[in-house]
Amino acid sequence: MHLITSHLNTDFDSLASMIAIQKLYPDAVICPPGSMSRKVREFMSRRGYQWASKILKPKKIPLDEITLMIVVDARSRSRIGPFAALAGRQDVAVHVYDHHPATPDDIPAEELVYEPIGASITMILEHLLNERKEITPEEATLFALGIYDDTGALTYETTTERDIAAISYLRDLGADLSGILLQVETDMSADDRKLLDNLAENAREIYINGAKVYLTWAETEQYILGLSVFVNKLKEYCDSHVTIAVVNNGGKKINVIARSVEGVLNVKEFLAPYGGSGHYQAGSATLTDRDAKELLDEIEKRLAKAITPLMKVADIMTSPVIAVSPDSRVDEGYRTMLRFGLKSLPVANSEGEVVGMMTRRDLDKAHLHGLDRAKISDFMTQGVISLAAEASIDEAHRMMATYGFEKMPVLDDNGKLVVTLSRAVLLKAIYHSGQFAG
Ligand SMILES: [Mn+2]
Repeated sequence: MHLITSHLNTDFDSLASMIAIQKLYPDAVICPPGSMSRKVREFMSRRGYQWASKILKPKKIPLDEITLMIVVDARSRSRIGPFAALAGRQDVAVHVYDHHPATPDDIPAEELVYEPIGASITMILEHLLNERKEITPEEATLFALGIYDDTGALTYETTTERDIAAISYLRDLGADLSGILLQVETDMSADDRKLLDNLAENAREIYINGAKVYLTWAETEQYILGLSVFVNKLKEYCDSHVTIAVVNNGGKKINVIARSVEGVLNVKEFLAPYGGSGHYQAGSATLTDRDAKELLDEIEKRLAKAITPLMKVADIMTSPVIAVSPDSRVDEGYRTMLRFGLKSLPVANSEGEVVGMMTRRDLDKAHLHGLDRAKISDFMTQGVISLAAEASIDEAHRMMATYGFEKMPVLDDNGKLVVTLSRAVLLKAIYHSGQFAG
């Protein structure tokens, strides 16, 4: 089975890219890794009937049967939801078509088409035109929406001549450009985008009392209104328990904006010493004569007392560390699994760093080919999805549910394997704690 997917929170560029690339991979099914953004959902309910039946839910995809995964408009592990489990598997080929710059989190790909242009759909459209694939007026409209959305209607600095040329082609193909400006988010000015980029760049993600906390700061040249929009975007993107941004807004004021999921931080109380206002889950404060970075450090220290301790993965770890070396043989891995009744095993090097996962499926395949003496490293799934010991148990639960794992390796601050956490142990802990942040 061949799978076409993209990033979480499907936007117009990812939707258009998935629909378009299917013309190059006609046997592949389309499945976004999670839900669609609000604008895309609205569009689908009004004009998407012709594509609705083509777009599958991740539940419908038998991961074991995938042999080729085509990822468009994304390439980092953390952005493709449940399909991250396929990346690095040696029986799954990966093709990537993306316009985002490389990150250390990138999935390994046999084929990588990367172009630094305004929208992914632009380069996929160029391929379609080269191969003389047919494009209907409805498809052309959707593709144009993808370009408009990612380039702010061709106004962002990332826009290239190729994006502009693509719009012109699409109009010739019958794209209806009349109403599409209303459907895309063009409310972000260049200053707004710069601020959002700075906030993302300066961010640090830490665990405090088991809660995932996203802290960031920035300075703007001009005074920017409505900072809460940016913090909401960050919170949505990072999926954190607590998100706090400190912004030196145009050199005039220092704004603090804080968000929390229910039951983790009482935002109103936390911001009170700064003269802030708000309620339990959201609030803000305005100060003068403070250094944004210093203030953020102070906030970080105060959070340790203010965040309700969640039960951490470290609190419930009991089982001994079981792992195999990448240099050990397949039959050895088999014996270890058999002895401990495991379906998967972390593969750790001599420094204790986890380099991959070995599943019963991987082993069976090697065994089937008579490769019992082959090295584990040739058959393991490279890279690893893991938990931090400092993560809360509800986050552990969410990760296991997302990836459908029975067990996950738990790593310490230095990336060393401490333990393998099983779903059974986790569920028992959740049940007994009654502490579930959700
Ligand atoms: Mn894009």
